Formats: sequence, C-alpha cells, structure tokens
Amino acid sequence: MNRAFSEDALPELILATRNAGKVRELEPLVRECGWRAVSLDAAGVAAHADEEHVEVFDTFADNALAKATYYHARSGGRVVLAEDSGLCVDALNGAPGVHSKRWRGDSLMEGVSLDAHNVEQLLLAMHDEAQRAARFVCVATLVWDGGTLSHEGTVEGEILRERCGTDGFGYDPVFWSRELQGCFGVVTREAKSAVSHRARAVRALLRAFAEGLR
Ligand code: ITT
Repeated sequence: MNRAFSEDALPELILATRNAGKVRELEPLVRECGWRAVSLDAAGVAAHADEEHVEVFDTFADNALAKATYYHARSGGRVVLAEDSGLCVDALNGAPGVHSKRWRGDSLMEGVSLDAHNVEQLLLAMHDEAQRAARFVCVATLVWDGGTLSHEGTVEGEILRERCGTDGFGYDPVFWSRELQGCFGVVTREAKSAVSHRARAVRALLRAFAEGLR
C-alpha cells in the first residue's frame, strides 16, 4: 500500500530556544533526522523572567543540560532539545566562549543590536592579531522522561578582518569556514548546515538517540 507521507506522523520535540537564528537552522535539521520541531510558544511555554538565570555555568555542556532540563519541566515532561553554543578564539584564550551571547555587553549602546555589537567588539579585540584561528562549538542535549543525551560539534575557521555578508546571525559575518572556504555571513543555509557546529552536534545526538532505541 502506498501511504502519503505526513509530517504529523513524526515524533515531536520542543526546541528550547528563543533565538530566531538558531530556530531557522534547527527546524530543518531535526526534520532531516525524522523529528517534528515545536517552538516554545507553540508548546505553550511562555517567556518567563526565570529564563535569564538558567544558563549560569562555565561549560557549554552544563548550560545545554540546564536549559533542556528547565524546559522539560516547564513543558510538563515533553521531549526537549536544547543547545548551548559559542565562538572560541585562540588569540583570545578561548573567549568569548560560553559568554558569546553577551560578550562585553556593558558597552552596548541603545539602538545597537546585540549581534552587531558583538561583531564590532570582536573586530576591535582582534585588530592587531595575526593569529586568527577560531572555532564555533555547540553542545546539543536531549532530555526526555527517562534520560538525557548530549553531543558536541565544532567547526574550524578564522576571524575575518572585516564584516562579510548579512546572512546568518551572531558572529557569522566575521567567521571564515576552512571547509567551505567561505564566510558564514555569505554561504547558503544549506552550505552552513553541511559543516556547522550546530548541525554536527544535533545530527550526532539524534542519530545516537535513534540507535539507543533499537
Ligand atoms: P538560547 O539560550 O535561547 O538557545 P542564546 O542566543 O542565548 O539562545 P547561547 O547562550 O547558546 O544562545 O549563545 C550563543 C551565542 O553564540 C549566540 O547568541 C551567538 O552570538 C553565538 N553563536 C552561536 N552559534 C552561532 C552561529 O552558528 N553563528 C553565529 N554566532 C553563533
């Protein structure tokens, strides 16, 4: 019998993030892995002041687990996928690292976006640096009733000397991917997804979860 494929038949997981740039990348990724992504809003998990105090740890792994566990509880025990990620620059001893989202946030001026400010601060900090190696790191964590599982993904590259392109989010306009030989601010979403830290972490995680069920 030939059955029409329906996305409704896929198992659901909640994407534990309110970062629109991440959601744009995560949705197709989890679909590719055989899951249907549900946003926090669609799952009825409204924004709450407590969320600001969940990511307080010094490692991507601890923060990803904290977010996944928090939203698992708030969603009444549904399957949740969270990730914590950031940019680690060798010449800056690994900074901004787990602090990538609000790096040097004290100097953020009114009317300037967080992403634009972060990029500006990074270009300033790297102005006199010849050694420009850096990597994006992501730890993705799945929490369900009965278990948790995490995987890490990385992508190697270099920090450009000026912004390049307007695609992506965060530090994408100044990250040159060695594998793609292109800037994340310019490459297509599909190209970024072939090599990115997030794609590698999520694919490995959902593959391992599926293998664990066999
Ligand atoms: P959630 O906690 O809601 O998932 P967030 O933006 O707070 O969203 P993180 O704490 O993981 O997420 O911070 C990640 C930051 O690292 C993000 O805000 C960007 O500045 C940067 N970053 C991570 N992945 C990136 C990518 O693929 N491209 C560009 N910048 C990225």
